[in-house]
Amino acid sequence: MFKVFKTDKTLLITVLLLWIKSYLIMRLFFDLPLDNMLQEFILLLSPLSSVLVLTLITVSIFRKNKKRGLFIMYVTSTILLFANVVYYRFFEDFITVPILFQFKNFGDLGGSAKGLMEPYDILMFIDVVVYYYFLKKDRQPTLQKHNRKLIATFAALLLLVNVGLAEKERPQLLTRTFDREMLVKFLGVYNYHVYDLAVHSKASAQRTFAESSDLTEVENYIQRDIKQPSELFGVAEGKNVIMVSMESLQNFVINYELNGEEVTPFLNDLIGDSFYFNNFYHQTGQGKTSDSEFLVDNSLYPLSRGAVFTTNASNEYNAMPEILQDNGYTTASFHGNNKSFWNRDIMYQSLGYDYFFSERYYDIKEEESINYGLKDKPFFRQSIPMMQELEQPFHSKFITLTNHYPYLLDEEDEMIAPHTTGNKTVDRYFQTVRYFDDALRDFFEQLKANGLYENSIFVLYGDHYGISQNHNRAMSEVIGKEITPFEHIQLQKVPLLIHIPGMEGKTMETVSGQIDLKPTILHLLGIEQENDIQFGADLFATNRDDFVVLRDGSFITDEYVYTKETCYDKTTGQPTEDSLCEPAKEKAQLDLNLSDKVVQSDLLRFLDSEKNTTEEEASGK
Ligand code: GP9
Ligand code: MN
Repeated sequence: MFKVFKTDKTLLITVLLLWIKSYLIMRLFFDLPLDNMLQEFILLLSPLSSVLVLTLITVSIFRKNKKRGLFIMYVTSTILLFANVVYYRFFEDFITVPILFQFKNFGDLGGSAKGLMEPYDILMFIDVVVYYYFLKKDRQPTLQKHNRKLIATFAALLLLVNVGLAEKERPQLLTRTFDREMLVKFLGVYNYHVYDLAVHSKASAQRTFAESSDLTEVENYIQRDIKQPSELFGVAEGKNVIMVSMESLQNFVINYELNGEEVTPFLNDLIGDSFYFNNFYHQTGQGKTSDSEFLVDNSLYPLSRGAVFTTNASNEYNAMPEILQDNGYTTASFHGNNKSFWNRDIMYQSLGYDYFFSERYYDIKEEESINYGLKDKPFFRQSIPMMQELEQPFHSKFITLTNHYPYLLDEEDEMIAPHTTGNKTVDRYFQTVRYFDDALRDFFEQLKANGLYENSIFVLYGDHYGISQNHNRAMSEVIGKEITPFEHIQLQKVPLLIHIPGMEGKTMETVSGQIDLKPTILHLLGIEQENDIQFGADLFATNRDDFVVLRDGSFITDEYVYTKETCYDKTTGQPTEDSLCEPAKEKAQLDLNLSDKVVQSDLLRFLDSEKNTTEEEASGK
């Protein structure tokens, strides 16, 4: 083996450089928890087998000019690593195949993509220049056939050792696809991508081979858990529904005081006259805002990888807007950003939106735009005349934007001083939240002034977390507690307010999530649902279980929190016996698996044909 490399210095340098570089980037740029020396060793070993295979494949493809091939391979690997680093900084996650198809979204990120890059990132490219000059000087590598076999065998052996050690440290690593961090940590970033590609191809095949009988299993599961209609069934019959997706709004800001001032004074007041859910969680995955829209509209879970808005936009759905259309509603979404972000323009057609008022419908002056697009105040202001044009009753969704990472605000919009943790992101967050709260106040005032308020119900929810785990130190200062895995779950709570003009407010403790909104809203509007496949339950139902599953498999009940493979007692926040979480764990897994099956195999297309057959039978056709 070493002889092979001794005669082929170019190959040796290529493999060594890329191996060490990949290791260093994984070690220094990703926050991978390494519990012992063996895990350190696995991480060091993990890129080597794939680097060897990559090199082999390259010299086999580029037979004539191997040096050129090797350089292309080196640059491509560098770009892949760099893209993962930038993506990780914000999402704390690794790129998946479906995410790659959304790269146009990254272009749209503008300020925040730039904000995610650091000057020292240039270090990741310096070796490319060195490598280029080295290749220029060196002669073409040869690599005989029998040597290729030798390297291939060595790489295969290495991979076997790697997988063996990984399985020892983390059993069932490859069968559990929730946790990309473990995959990267134990298999290395390249093997992870190969694995991800395999999973993705399997998912595409899944749709092709699904049959209508696959839906029966899901239907039986859902039927076992049907909830009684709540006492509020039909209280808002025929009213307009105004939903506000509150960008990156976490529940900890509610009633939080900074220097003696409220951060969300308007929301705090509104809570007094609303049903306020203080144990409501976001359940989003990589698709962030779009995942929250998916949860709310379908009462299905988003996918564990990629954004379902992009990967499964052509599925058949039975979404809330479509159901509302069938019940005489006009449906519309308002958003001051470009229409193709998160593939909304395509996905909205599958969900049943009549109108999508995107960026092009707004007059966006430079001073009224920041970060992703139109600021929240002009956004609401300009939306009102368009909303007034809609035929009533309507269902309208407003997706706000200003309170988005990296939380930029023009000076004239600052209403409070930043926090003082010293972490700029966290400190500014309070200012953009305060601005959003004020925008919401204006919106309500305008609706009251033009008469739309009385005739509508309001559903305001946080779309997902805004402050990621990278900021745990500052966050522990904000909430005055160390951020343990248990506390991290508490931070996944987002506010939910259901405001029905004329009705008294109440704080609702029920443990719930975005998946519960579709059944809840349809109940309030008095719309019966037969035959629907949904995983959430009416928030007002008397026999509701306190239960919510997060997309990473964590779950919360009235007594326990389960996360990172540990069961916590909710009253103490301390780890407790695993067996106490066991029954709910089974339900959580089933929920996620069956919902994934519905989405990935596009099973609702069979529900539609079932519906059609029943209708045809009824009409005697
Ligand atoms: C983009 C906006 C923000 O249109 O919804 O998306 P996010 O990054 O929060 O998913
Ligand atoms: Mn968002």
